[in-house]
Amino acid sequence: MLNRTDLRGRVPAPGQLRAVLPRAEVDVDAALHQVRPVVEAVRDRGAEAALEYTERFDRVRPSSVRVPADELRRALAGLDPAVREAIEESIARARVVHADQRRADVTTTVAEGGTVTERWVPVGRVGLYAPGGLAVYPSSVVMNVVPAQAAGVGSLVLCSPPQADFDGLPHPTILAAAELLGVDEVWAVGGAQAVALLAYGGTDTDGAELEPVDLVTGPGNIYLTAAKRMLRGIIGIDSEAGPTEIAILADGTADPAHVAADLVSQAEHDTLAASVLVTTSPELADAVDAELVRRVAATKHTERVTEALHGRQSGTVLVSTVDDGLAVVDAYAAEHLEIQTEDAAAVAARVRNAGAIFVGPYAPVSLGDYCAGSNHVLPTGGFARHSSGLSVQSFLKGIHVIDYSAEALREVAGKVVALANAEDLPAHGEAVTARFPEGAA
Ligand code: HSO
Ligand code: ZN
Repeated sequence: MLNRTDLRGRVPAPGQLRAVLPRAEVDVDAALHQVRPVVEAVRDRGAEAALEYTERFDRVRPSSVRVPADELRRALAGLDPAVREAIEESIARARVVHADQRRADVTTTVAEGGTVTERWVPVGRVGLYAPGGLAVYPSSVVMNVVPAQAAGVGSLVLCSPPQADFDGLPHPTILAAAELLGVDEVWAVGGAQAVALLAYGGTDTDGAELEPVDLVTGPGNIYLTAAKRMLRGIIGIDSEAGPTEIAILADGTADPAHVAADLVSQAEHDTLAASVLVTTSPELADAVDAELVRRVAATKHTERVTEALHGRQSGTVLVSTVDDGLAVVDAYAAEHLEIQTEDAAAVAARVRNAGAIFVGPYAPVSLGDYCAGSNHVLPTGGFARHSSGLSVQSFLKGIHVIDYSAEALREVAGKVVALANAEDLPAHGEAVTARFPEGAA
């Protein structure tokens, strides 16, 4: 059922492996020209322009961009108690993990009287985006808000598109999640106009000021991503989220029912989602195919899952050894990588490239999506070769603080002057010697 590639006995070099395991194509640049007029209108005319585009794209006009506080409380009161408990558990687990990620400031004494400190300071104001439509994910609100709060970000605003079905408010589960997380500033605006409003700020229809933010994080569709790409520089952005991916490295000890269930779970997100099985066992590959037939027919989103599993981005790769399998998954650099082999922890420890690694038979990706405590905003599209998922670190800036005494500067003055002269920048050296008119040496 899955496309099959046989690499037994010959594993190509990493660069060639990327062609064997292609990614779905998403052309963000093509959306840029559609997004540009929206961004420019919001830059020039603020919230009023954002509301006009909201009416056009979301077919609803909220009475104000800022969602009133009592609507957040009302949404939480209306939330199914079982869902409330689940979100609370998700928040609690994410909070303990992210609290441990906080970094201490480090001071290094470079010479007597000369220190460099790296001081970690939270970003001042952050905008978090939560999509509407097909992808109403309160879990993503948790995954963006928790690390920002753990980093000590003082000012947080959540944006989510207004929904015609909910009186022009963002989806009630999103509002309830915001209330549970203690985010009280929520704006009913989505898409490119939301990113532009976050970047430039504006005045709401009732005269309230919407303060611009320093950093925008959170997933969205191609227009949102294009707007983030366009406004990067004016604001910081998280790394671009492409279609979700699961890769599973498995040997003959893996349970084909678990493997198939996990491949289907991420294929459920998107027709462009990638589900990749890398295995040393042709018998497992056959058994997984058989399981998939049954599961795909029985699951709720059969069509979407079928398209994702049959896309060029999904498939099975046969390898001779677990070592070869490791070479394949490292070249692929999956957003989510499951290790379902003998000695799974030892195999996992050898992986170099993955957004997150799920070890052994009882760590499915969906655990990480909701309740493991880890973050589910992870690098896609092979970005795991050079980037990390969202964490407390994403919301901190390291400031170098340089503190030298006269003696410590005097001691190194000659070296600064020599380097400055070598670069034909003598005024750099003079800035040091000016402090020692009697001579530095
Ligand atoms: N697997 C998605 C996150 C998600 N799953 C949200 C369910 N809800 C990308 O990591
Ligand atoms: Zn998921």
